[in-house]
Amino acid sequence: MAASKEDARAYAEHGYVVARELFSPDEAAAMREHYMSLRAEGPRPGDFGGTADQPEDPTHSYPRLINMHAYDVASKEWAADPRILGYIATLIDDSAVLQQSMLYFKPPGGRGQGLHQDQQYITIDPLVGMWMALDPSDEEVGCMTVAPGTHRLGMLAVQAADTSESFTDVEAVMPPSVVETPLLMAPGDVVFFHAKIVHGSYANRSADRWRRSFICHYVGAHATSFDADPGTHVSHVGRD
Ligand SMILES: O=C(O)CCC(=O)C(=O)O
Repeated sequence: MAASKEDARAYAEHGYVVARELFSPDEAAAMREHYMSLRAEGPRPGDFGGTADQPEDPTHSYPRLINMHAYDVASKEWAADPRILGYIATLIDDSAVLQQSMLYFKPPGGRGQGLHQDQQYITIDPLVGMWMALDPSDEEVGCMTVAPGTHRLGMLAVQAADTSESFTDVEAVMPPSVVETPLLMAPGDVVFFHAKIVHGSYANRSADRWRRSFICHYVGAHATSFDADPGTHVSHVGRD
């Protein structure tokens, strides 16, 4: 399924677009199984289970994987899937080049991620996020949440996040009028999102439901790096 002109228009206006069933439920199930096995094999480079100040967070036992495409053939193929690359090419009118891959496990009770802009982490433009639900994803499990239109606000300031809620320690300073939209997604649904849209998630408050997601970031083939303005990059927040 390729992106339509209407998808590209929605992406430009709202900062995100959801592609329902871009992957099939069976493919999502295979990915769940694959990544649970991969995680069970042991530590991987770049594992991150969240800030250490909340030792009871089960994310410490299921740390986020990063850049699996560098050592895992299946991840490399999924990240390079033509359905994903084709969709992004239409959205940004350029070829999509993989920047990073990640797998969030978000087990029951796991913390969310403070609302942020991806360019507060990765200073390349254009940059597009691809977030694929591997489990049913709703508010109870801490689904992906976006603030539509915020990609038009430019780079926002960063501040320390509340790490009792967020497994990362930095978040965007939210303008007062911002409205958050939880994205209810089924396994295989994908949201493509602009690098300046404010987004993140809340904790998984369910007793027994996981919220696994395959997440990749892509840059345009003609993308360029930029210097973050003071106070707008995650590295600009002082840490004790
Ligand atoms: O999955 C989440 O909880 C948030 C993901 C996110 O913020 C990102 O991929 O940039």
